[in-house]
Amino acid sequence: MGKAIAEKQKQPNLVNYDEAYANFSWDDVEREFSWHETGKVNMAYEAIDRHAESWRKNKVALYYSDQKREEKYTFQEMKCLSNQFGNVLKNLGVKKGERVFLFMPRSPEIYISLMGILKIGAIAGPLFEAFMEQAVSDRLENSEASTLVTTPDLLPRVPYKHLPLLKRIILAGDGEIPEANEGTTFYSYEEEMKKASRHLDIEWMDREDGMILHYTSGSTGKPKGVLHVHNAMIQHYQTAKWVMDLQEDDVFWCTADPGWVTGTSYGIFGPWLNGASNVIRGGRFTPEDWYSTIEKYGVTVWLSAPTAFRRLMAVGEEAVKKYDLSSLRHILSVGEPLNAEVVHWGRKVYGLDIHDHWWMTETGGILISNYRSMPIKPGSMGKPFPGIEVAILDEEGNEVPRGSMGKLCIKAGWPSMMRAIWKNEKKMQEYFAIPGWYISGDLATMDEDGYVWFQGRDDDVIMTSGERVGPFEVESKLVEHPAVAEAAVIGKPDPVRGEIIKAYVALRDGFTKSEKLEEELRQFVKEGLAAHAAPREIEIRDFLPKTRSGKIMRRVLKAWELGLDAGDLSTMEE
Ligand code: 6R9
Repeated sequence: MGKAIAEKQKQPNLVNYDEAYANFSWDDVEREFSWHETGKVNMAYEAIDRHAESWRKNKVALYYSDQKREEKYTFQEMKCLSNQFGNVLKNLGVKKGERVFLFMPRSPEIYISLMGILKIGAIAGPLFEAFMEQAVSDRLENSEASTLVTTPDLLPRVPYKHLPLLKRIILAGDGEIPEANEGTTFYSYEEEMKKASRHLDIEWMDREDGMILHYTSGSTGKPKGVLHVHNAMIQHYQTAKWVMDLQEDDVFWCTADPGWVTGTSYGIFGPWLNGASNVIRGGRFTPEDWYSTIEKYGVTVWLSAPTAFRRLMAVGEEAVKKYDLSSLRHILSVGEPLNAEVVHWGRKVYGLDIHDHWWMTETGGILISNYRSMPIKPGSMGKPFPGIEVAILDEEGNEVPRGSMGKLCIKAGWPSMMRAIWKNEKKMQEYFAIPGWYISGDLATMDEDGYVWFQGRDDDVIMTSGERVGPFEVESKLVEHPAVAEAAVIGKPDPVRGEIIKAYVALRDGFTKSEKLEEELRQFVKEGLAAHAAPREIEIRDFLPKTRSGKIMRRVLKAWELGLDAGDLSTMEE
């Protein structure tokens, strides 16, 4: 038997879902950590140092590559470098609890800095490198960040003169180090690292101490700062173990940027807590780069987003055949609904199921998932993670009958639940308006077998002629049509029907816009789904507005349609 096949037949970490769900306790997971008795903990210690002090010392923690660099770091090297960076911050006077932000392209320095920040007990705030001035300013201002790690190239987008609390800016990479200005002092990352010791006394934290602040955009108002604490590691560890199915010799690639929660919880913490090797690819990459990265590193477990899989699908099967992808044994998707069509395509071209799973910035870790040992139903997000209670509730907080659409809610109190919306207690309380439950803002159904099906955001649902339509069903149907690469569906106000369904469609290569095609798409939905779900209006566009994490921004399409202000656009891709 070839190595590749042996890999694929590996026994999953989660052997029997039903049994695990029935017997699960978070306390048992906690006992796997050395800190469960003292309660004193540090994420960076558990993710890095613990392995550096074990036989995993010389195991590769990080494989990094972009257009210019190609490097690898062992757990021991990551330990020393993050110690050094922790000392850089300490030497500059950064204290426990201060907010230290990262605004950089993907690079080894982000991961080193992040771990250094956590080691001294500061709170890390990762930002997408593509943010423009307003987005950077909003986040640094709201968090009252004292320190920023960035690059000379990105510095022009940091309005430090208007951020009186921002005392220090550390610049990584080539470029000029400016003179101190209006209360901000500038430092060179490289110079400070040279001066810093490789030995560091880690700051031992309470489990409930702040660790990371991820900003996320709502439909209205400024972005919100979602605070997670060190305790979240319990969930990161166990979900990465059972959902990603990480095992000792796995090479794991999460394509998400650390500016997005997926890029930290599962781009760094989850895999490293399990001692796995991470691949990070920097820069922009084409679909073919995607496959060549898998081939080059022998990636075994691959986590990406529906938008990426749809793009790869639009590029076609020929590209797949040019590369040796036989190392792959497990594929996962998150962030947006994964159309059943994409799962079928994945089976055909990769010979593997794409495993959808669900969670949010606010939940810190995975709550619903498809597991390797459980049959998947294409189009469903899967079943609740052991230890997680999911309910579909109505406005009053009563459970709706199986199969009916309602609010997707989670019994409050899982380990990685957010602990605060930074400086916004009112917003925090809105999530828990149904006593005992966290209200996700998503709508879903649960079927007789306990599988959860995503229907849309609460504010995206369409009411047309008295029928409630989830935009996702219509979008998924449209994507099944050979001409369609991506689709977004919104409700457009209509004097007679309340709302009508309007679809925005981006075509696959080789197809052109025509009235005939629009009519064909309308018929396709009518015949494949339901007459009332067929879009009355179809608009074909070159691109659909998306967030940097690949979510189609339906609210933006709706605002454009209505001629309204589209609200916070800081996370929108150019
Ligand atoms: C991890 C992440 C959260 C929102 C969430 C939902 C959507 C995430 C999904 C999904 C359908 C899935 N979402 N996973 N929708 N199927 N498997 O994405 O966090 O950026 O905060 O977004 O994303 O609407 O409420 P975040």
